[in-house]
Amino acid sequence: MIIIIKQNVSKDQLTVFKANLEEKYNVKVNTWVGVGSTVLGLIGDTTQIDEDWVNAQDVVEKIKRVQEPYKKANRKFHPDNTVIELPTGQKIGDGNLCIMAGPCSVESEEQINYVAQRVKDSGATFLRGGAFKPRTSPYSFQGLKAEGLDLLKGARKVTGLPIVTEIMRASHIDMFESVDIIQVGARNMQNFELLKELGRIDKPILLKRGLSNTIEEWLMSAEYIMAGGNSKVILCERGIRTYETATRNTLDLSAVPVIKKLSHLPVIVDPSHATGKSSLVEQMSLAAVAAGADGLMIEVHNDPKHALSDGAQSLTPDQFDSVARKVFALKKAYDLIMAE
Ligand SMILES: [Mn+2]
Repeated sequence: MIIIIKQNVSKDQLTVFKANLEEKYNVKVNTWVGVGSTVLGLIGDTTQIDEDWVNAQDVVEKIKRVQEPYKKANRKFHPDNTVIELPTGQKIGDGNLCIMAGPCSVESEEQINYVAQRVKDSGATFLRGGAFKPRTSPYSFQGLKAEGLDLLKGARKVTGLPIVTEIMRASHIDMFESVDIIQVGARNMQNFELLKELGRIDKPILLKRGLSNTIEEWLMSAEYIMAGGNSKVILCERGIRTYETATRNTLDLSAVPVIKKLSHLPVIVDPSHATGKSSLVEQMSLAAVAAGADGLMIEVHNDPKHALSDGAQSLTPDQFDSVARKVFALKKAYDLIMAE
């Protein structure tokens, strides 16, 4: 971190400020005095430094970070890719493609069991399904809640697929005890109290990118979970809000290689919510594989026309089967090309 000091600051003021910085944040402060300007260079762990506090000091003109404000999620401090392994053996981030598939909402036992079996037969490695649904309208279907969780567990028993489902509030953590991967949805990406609580448990967290959040903000949210001691974070790009209206969101595929460069965490792509249209899911799934994603999350419904949520973006099991075949074929080719 670099701090530029105001022009009329006395030597004594500067000495006091430097001593404060060194004491408060345990960093080493180097000073460069030029003609008409003084610059401080801070060396050490600057992730803990409160920029607001620094900016509020009388002697400070401005500050500039030269290192990312996140540490645990940063590849600089953890060069190897993180591989998240479930107690049941499935791995995420080990170079294989993980596919999480299932309906937007769990609607009934028949529905979830049927979809689970079909996506498993097509190669999916996880069953997704919403029990608690954050809907834009309070009048829309809000999910089957606790009953939905039970139905997901039932489908896991039948198929063996681990389950991924969204949590909406910290007080539900106990209820999610036997969920395999807990999802934090886009709307909760910056629910810091929820993130802190999830940092205290030992369970993989799928952290979706917020609708209007930068990659740095997203990684800072991952840092919230990791700072509490839970390093099992999987990032999920699900499209961001732009001026474009032809698709539900704009899929930011460049986020995948950007994350890979900045962080060691696995990153997957959700082409369903990103595009909002089932007809676009295949191509964007293939594009995500080519971008280097560790996995995909795809909405699949037994009867999309009558789905209680997100029918327009849901694939039928047959369509999903066709997409999965192409995705696995492309992944093979991708691995060969990248190994050259
Ligand atoms: Mn959905």
